[in-house]
Amino acid sequence: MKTQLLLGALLPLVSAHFNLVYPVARGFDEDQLGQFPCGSQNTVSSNRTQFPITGAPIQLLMGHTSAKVEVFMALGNDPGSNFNITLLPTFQERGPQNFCIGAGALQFPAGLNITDGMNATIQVVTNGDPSGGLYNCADITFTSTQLSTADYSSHCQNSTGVSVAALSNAGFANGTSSDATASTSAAPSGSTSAAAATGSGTSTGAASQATFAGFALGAMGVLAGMAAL
Ligand SMILES: [Cu+2]
Repeated sequence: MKTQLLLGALLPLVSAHFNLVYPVARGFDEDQLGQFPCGSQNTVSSNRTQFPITGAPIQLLMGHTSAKVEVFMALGNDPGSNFNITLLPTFQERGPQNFCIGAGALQFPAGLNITDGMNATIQVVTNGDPSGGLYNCADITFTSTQLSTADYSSHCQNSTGVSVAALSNAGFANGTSSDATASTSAAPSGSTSAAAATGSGTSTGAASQATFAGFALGAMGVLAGMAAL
């Protein structure tokens, strides 16, 4: 604990496990972040983020120097703990502070029939300190209005040195297994992201390498993909 206090004093901005910055989190209690679901934030927000159907980024503020990350979604106005849709299977993130999951990386399953005005909740899960899970949720309303390029950029920032990698046998981000190994570092180029950025793909299971290349620091690539819609 003394070590934590010392680090907290030196690095006050990165002492909070992780924050879900965009879409805006329901709330945040650092001491309760390990409680499923939603880090014990069980009251639906009265201030939902308008989330474009065509795609939007997820902006995180990472307090750890590396983390396994997984993204889920639950449909409905107050879905409780029913996070039965996997938007992004577990992957490895490295580097503290700003980390943006580009819109193109999110894998909306086919057949959801998402429409304007539909409500949902996104839950981002990371591994804990070091195991168990950490949970942050954001309540959203899907909208047919796209983000402008400027708005997208303002919600998709990556700090220097942040990178992602695929995991073999990734399991769940809140799992206790430690045998997952990084297999591929994503290239910083977003040049292969156009296909992944269409946002309506049907891929399930392990994230494809193309997907990883797509959201690795890929604001530029994702924007190219959005423009192609
Ligand atoms: Cu932590």
